[in-house]
Amino acid sequence: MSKDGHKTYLIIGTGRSGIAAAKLLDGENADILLYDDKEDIDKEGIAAKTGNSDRITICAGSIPDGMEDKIDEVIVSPGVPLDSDTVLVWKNKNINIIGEIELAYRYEKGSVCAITGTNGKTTTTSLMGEVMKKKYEKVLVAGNIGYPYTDTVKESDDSSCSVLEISSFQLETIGDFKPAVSAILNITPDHLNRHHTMENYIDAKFNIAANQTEDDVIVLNYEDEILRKRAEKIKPHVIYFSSRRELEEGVFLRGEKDIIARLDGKEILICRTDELILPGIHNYENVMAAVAMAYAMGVSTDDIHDAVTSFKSVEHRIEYVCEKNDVIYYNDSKGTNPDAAIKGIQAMTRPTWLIGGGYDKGADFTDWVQEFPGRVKKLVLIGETAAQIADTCDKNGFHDYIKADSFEEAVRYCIDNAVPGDTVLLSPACASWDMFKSFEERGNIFKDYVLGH
Ligand code: UMA
Repeated sequence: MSKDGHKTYLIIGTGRSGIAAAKLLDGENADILLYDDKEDIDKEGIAAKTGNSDRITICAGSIPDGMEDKIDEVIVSPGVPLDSDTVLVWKNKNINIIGEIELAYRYEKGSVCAITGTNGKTTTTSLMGEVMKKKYEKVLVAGNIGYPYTDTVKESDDSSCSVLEISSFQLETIGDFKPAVSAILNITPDHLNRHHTMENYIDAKFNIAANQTEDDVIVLNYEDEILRKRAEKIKPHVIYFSSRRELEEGVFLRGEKDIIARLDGKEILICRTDELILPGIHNYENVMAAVAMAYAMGVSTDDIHDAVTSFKSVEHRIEYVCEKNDVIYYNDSKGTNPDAAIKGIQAMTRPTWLIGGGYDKGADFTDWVQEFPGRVKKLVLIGETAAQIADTCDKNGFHDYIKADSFEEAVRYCIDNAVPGDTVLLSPACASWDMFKSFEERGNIFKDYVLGH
């Protein structure tokens, strides 16, 4: 840093995080190098997105001569591994390295809630955003959910609340980041190519609590043994939630029917599960996590009830579309791999007409197909993988499937044959690119057909 406080920042990654970080720093007394390992990035497009500022230099593959010794701090995008040569070179020079979340946090003026976990982060973050709107006029939902925190933090003020979805990648590079209330929903093996060991992955997740004190709160899933074990070693006050037992203190599911908060010596029925639009036990867990967090943030239980019972899920994720003639339609176009689609099936409580199949990513469909008996009334197959999925069905003794020639034909078949009490679910277990531009387009077309019939 020069005497007048002028700093030179190197931002690694020219994706959403890098561009937003550069824009945030552009107002400072600083020079910004916005760097990407890829040599063929669209420099003009990136410059336009950063407002064509002359303080931002976009560099691909290398940084300009003479700049190397001027760099004061490095800001890493979440997708850049910390053990890559691109990062190590700065670490070896003892240059401070932070992530985009930490950078944003330096500008935070309001309250912060942060959510991590292997599954359910996006739904819980969106839901939590809705719940917090009951108390805060300005709620800024950001992070891994798709809107960089560095973009939204500029709007924070002393009466705003940032509700953040934070991935393990992002948690690796925090420094002072300190949410008032945090949550870890669950931990199962994921991203091990990046973190190398499960222990590293767990460490990264628990970084969410690294700066929290006894005055802060962390919400944890009681049924996750990894979380329970680690809870003994952390500072913040723990509120547990459980879908399997009644807790002495915490938020829990009673008989799969009622969501109860037993906190501060009181027992309160927050809502019945049949009041929720979100289906499935995994969603009840997401709701319970949000209930516990919102309670800790001082939202009234009546307001929590109203927000969770009117929440309609994230678009394209087991999204409730409508009910017609006592047939319920769900759009789970985001079910683009067998694991995600298994969650879709497990969430159904009625006989289900399932539309599956699509672009071939070389996935194995066995686990998905094994969920069908007793749940799927008919599987309607589409796309490149139709024959492979049919073959997997045959091998697993499931024969209630047909193949459709087009997406429209598949949806029409379900609409025409479903009877009152059934569900129709689009949850393809495949990407969409053989027939559509994106899973969003596939989901929107499904909703158009269903709502238009
Ligand atoms: N790059 C390098 N060197 C590398 C790796 C990447 O230069 O070694 C460059 C790429 O060439 C590219 C840029 O970095 O130009 C991409 O950066 P990025 O991968 O961090 O992507 P962003 O666009 O900044 O998006 C990131 C998150 N991406 C990842 O964590 C991989 C987004 O989460 C997040 O929504 C966004 O920031 C805003 O906060 C996506 C994701 O897949 C949805 N997350 C994972 C998940 O949910 O499982 C963790």
